[in-house]
Amino acid sequence: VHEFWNTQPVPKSTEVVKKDGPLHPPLSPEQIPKEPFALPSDQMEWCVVDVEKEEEMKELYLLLTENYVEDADSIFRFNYSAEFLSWALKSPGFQKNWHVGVRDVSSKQLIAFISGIPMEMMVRDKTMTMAEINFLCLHKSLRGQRMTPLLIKEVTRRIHQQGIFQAVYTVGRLLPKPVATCRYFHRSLNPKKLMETGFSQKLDALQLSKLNNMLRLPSKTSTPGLRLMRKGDVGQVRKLLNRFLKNRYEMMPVFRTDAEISHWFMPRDKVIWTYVVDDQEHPGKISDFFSFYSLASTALKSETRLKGVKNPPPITGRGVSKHKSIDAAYLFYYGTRTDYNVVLTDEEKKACDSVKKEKALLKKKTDELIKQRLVEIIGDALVLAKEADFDVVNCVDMMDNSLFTQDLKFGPGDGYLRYYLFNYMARPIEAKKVGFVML
Ligand code: EN5
Repeated sequence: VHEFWNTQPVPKSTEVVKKDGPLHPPLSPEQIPKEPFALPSDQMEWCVVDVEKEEEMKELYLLLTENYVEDADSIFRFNYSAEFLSWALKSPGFQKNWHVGVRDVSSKQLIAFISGIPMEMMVRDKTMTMAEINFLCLHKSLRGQRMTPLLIKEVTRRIHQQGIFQAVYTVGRLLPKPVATCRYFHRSLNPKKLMETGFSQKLDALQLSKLNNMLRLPSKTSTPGLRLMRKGDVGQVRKLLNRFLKNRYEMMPVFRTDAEISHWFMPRDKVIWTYVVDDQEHPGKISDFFSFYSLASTALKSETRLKGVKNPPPITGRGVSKHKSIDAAYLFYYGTRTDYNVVLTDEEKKACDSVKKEKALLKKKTDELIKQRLVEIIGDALVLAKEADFDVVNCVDMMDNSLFTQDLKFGPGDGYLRYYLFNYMARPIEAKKVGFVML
């Protein structure tokens, strides 16, 4: 088991991590191979997928659309759009050659991919530059040939060449050894379509109409001063977000520049939505913000898709759907200043007989206020996502999401998201202490 992972700088599945730190020190240039790893066949060649070339992004889009991550029952497959991929891969400081592809030599078809982007990560009290690894994908016809270890080793080599020795990645499956495990939650906006695609349970007409009533949302948002983020908000959002993340979580990115905030948060059509709350009492001052991104999933058992397929896959209990895909909004980062001015009253202090109790009470008070605020602003995110015609809002139980998922009628999904660190051992982090969102 784990023939490959046993050779890599990650904790063993059985290991109990007690202290945080790297597994190996930085490598010297001589220790880093100069040449790419050999591919298993001369019919394959390494390439760089150029994110500046629309044509190449289209090829990557096609590879992922047909071969990327599916749910456990293969009813859906992620369908990242080409515009989304170019946003995800072109972040400030990106390295061209960390967008690693493999092509078929004769047809030039793109048959495999893995990407890294650089980022600053804080794990408890340590800040490190890491590579954020994503979009590992192998054409279905190439599975079972031990190609994945090669892709991982090759991108690792290129990252090492830049003097970076840590990485972070998320996977649905269990590998050695997660630093955190999160569960997916879903908030239905279009119950009928979700049911018809096999995303949610089958219901009869009466149950469906009851559910529709239960899930009804206001037609307008409720937070005064809520508006789309603008260029002029970038600096404030950066301060607010970094401070919020550092105050509340144990693993989070550090946004060093306004350029990064601008890249990740300025609204982009059909890709990323960011709303800020312009404080009514101090106009121009941003008190909160939230963001969500668009990621559709192809419905693999839709009628449209099965048409023209010679041997359609057997259709199980969930049935064939008339929809091609479901449009999901995923919660991205948010932040609030709600916690800034929380203090204990003299009376509350008197009721505590130790510093420890005071701290606990302060935390409880802060969490209550943050909960109220998040229910309000993420409630507005639901209204906006509905208005933008999304079918469902997804998130995992990371950050302070558990403070609002129940009230806002999210329910647990069947998927998990596990966080892994490469060459950095860290004591396990609770889901609610994870402050790093991956696309
Ligand atoms: C990239 N770095 O499993 C790696 N999705 O729950 C990413 N389930 O959509 C790794 N099987 O629960 C990603 N419906 C790993 C996740 C892969 C995709 C995945 C899950 C997450 C998912 C759906 C149904 C899928 C079909 C059955 C699900 C229940 C919805 C219901 C709606 C209303 C409230 C309760 C739940």
